[in-house]
Amino acid sequence: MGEVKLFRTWSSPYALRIVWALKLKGIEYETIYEDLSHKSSLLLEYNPVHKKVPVLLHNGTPICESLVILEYIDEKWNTTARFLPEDPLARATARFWAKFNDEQVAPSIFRAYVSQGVKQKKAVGPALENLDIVEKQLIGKRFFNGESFVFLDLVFGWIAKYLGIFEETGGIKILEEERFPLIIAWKDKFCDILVIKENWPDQKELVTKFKLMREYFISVAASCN
Ligand SMILES: N[C@@H](CCC(=O)N[C@@H](CS)C(=O)NCC(=O)O)C(=O)O
Repeated sequence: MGEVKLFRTWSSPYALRIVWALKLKGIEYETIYEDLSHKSSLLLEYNPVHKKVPVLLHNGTPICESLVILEYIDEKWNTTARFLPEDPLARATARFWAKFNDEQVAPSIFRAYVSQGVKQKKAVGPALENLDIVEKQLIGKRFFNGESFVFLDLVFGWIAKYLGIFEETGGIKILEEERFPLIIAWKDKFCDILVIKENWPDQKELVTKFKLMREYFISVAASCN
């Protein structure tokens, strides 16, 4: 197995994917918590391009970017249940939707979250339209791949907790029951999985953190006007 270290913050949804993956695979690892307002010299050394968490260090070699790390974990520790399907077409499709989440779903929701007033109303539209697309992916399925819980569930997993935090602290309703019944049903099943249930950050601390973060983003936007 070798030495595995995870550089993360307690609240990063990207890092949480890696925590879930390592636990699901039964990999022992050491956690190094970063303070992103004072990034450690090791984080800057291991992720000089993006300077972000998560970073996985395996036997001294860094792997960056959560989707890349997920695939690395899946390929390196391949004797337990695989996250990605074997079939190349199914793998390509899974990667497509992961990219869609990271490049469109998450950023559009975040934009809506950190805005207010008319700007927020405008920003909510595209965010919900992206979620409409996600909703369609769940038609006739329990999880993103069908019956079993895999790669895409880890990728979209942040939705299950962080959307609620955004709703509570951002003054917006995102997961409307009538519009997103399948995402809501998936979320409940996802949250029932033991490894997921046991590894969410503390709800109250998330609320406090995201409130402050939203206020910061709004004040920066106001100072740019
Ligand atoms: N695409 C990256 C995104 C990671 C990311 O945005 N991490 C945030 C924490 S949630 C970060 O480290 N931010 C530090 C910064 O932007 O300086 C991934 O999937 O790993």
